[in-house]
Amino acid sequence: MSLIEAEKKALALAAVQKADTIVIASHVDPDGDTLGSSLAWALILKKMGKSVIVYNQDALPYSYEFLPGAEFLVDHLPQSCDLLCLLDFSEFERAGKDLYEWRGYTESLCIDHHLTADPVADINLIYPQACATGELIYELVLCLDPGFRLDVAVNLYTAILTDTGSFRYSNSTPSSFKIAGDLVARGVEPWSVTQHVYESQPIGRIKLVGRVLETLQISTSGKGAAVWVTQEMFDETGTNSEFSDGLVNYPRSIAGVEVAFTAREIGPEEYKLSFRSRGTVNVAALAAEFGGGGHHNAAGCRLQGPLPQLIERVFAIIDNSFPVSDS
Ligand SMILES: [Mn+2]
Repeated sequence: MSLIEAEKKALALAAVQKADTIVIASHVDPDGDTLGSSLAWALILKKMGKSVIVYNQDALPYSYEFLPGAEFLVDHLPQSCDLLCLLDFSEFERAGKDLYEWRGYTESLCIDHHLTADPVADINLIYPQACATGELIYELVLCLDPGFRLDVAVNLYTAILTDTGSFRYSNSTPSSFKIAGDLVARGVEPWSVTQHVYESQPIGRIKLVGRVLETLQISTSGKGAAVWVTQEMFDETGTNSEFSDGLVNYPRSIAGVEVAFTAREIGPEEYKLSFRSRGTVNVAALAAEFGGGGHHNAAGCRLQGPLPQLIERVFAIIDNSFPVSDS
């Protein structure tokens, strides 16, 4: 059950073998996949004697502080490196301005499962069929260190667990379960990971959920639902944007709703929208109408303007794809 073609795998492994210094970059607003993949990859490369820097421009979310190797994360880039690895994103701007402008690497390797029209790295291992970037890292790790240890396994399990929505989403494939099974056999304790990722919420998060749910709006057709979160809500609950992860799943869980989104205030009349679909609607296309992108069931964009109008604009598009019947 291998996704990566043999020639590509050989190219990637050769690039790793010949590099002495390696930078591993993960995307902004880091999730369990970009972090778990990066740390698993870092642990393997360090074991091979490489000098490794794990870069993310943002702070580590509290739910991922437990990941083995989390202490390697830094928010600044070095002068130079032999190999730059982009994990779980394939456009440089997804890792922030500093990485986008950085030219300190000799060769680049992208490992990702997001649909990309135009791969930018020297070597691109991009497989949208993979449930998570962690699945691709697992394949590579098996070549480099078949007997890999629990520290690597916990990271890969977290990557796959989070990107499949705890094995609930449609990207949960036989290989997601097979890999997870192997990782559990190597000592990963599912309940322990679950508690760290999903059941270690600060009280402020629950208070924030309460505030956000009060904002619920349903579109005319009943197929669209939205909630929003403002800086004021973060301030009042002692939280910040990293606590807004997953809020969109609440409106999507409403019976009849096909597309849900959250609008998070990021500046004066400026919002980051996160879309989630039940599957019928391709929200990557919806986000693209506003200059964003993503997957079929999860996508995002940024929009400017007064919030009520923004919500109306998006609801109009959703309702147009589900015309309300006259009968
Ligand atoms: Mn991912």
